[in-house]
Amino acid sequence: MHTAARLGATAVGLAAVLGAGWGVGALVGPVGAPASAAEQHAGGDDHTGGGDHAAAAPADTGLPAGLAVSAEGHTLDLAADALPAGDAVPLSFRLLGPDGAPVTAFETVHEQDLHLVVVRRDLSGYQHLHPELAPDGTWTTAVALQPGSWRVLADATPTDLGHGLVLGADLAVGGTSEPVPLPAPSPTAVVDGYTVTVEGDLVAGRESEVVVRVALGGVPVTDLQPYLGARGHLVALRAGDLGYLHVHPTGASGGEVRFAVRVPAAGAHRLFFDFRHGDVVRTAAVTVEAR
Ligand SMILES: [Cu+2]
Repeated sequence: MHTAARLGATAVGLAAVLGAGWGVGALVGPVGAPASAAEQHAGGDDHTGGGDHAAAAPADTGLPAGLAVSAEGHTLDLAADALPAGDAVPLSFRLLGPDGAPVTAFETVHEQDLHLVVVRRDLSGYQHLHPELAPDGTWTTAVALQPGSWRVLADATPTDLGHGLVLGADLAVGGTSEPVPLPAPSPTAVVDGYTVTVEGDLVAGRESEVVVRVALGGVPVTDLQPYLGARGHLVALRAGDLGYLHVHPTGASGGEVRFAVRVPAAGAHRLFFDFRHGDVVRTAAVTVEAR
């Protein structure tokens, strides 16, 4: 976003996307993290972190987080705003501080200094990743993206800011793509043989409880492994603008994991639940209609 070369690359990438149009083409893969991401996640072994996830957008706006590329003096600066499709494409970015320099000091939240969500605009693709920070302030990770229009959401607490911030930037992925309709509301998703039930009565304007249950072969799974400081991690995105809702775990017992979600307004939301079992992190997604 800050060099002529980059603008050139962007134009080529966008041309590829636009030229391909929304015609027939590649199927979008199922929701879920790529194997490399699962390995990254499974490698985590420190469960002493935790604390609240990044703060929601300021309460007075009534808006979810992640709608802006720049807020509170900080800017999400993608190294490239167009990338090729592929299974392991490097994605790099920086968080710039009020002085324009990359931020290099972050507070650990949910065991990580930065949580990256990469989601296709139609909510048909999703990855939750933990990039590596280089000393110069550049974050890098590998992403697996299908062609289409994507949103990159960085959730972090810069030490100089002192509270959580979620910034979002658009990312074009060249190639032929086709829009995927949002699945109808349903509490159940199946991933790798696991049946995940995500039940929540989302009510606009208040914190709503979401209860998640996981079963394998019809038997409730009661030994979910710790992941990011809890028995699973939930991300809630609003359909239509990919607003990033504030979610925090409120407890787990037996085969149940509970979260509180703050929903600013009625409408469809996509809930992504990451859970770890058998040392593998999987993601289940359901659509929930807030009232
Ligand atoms: Cu994360």
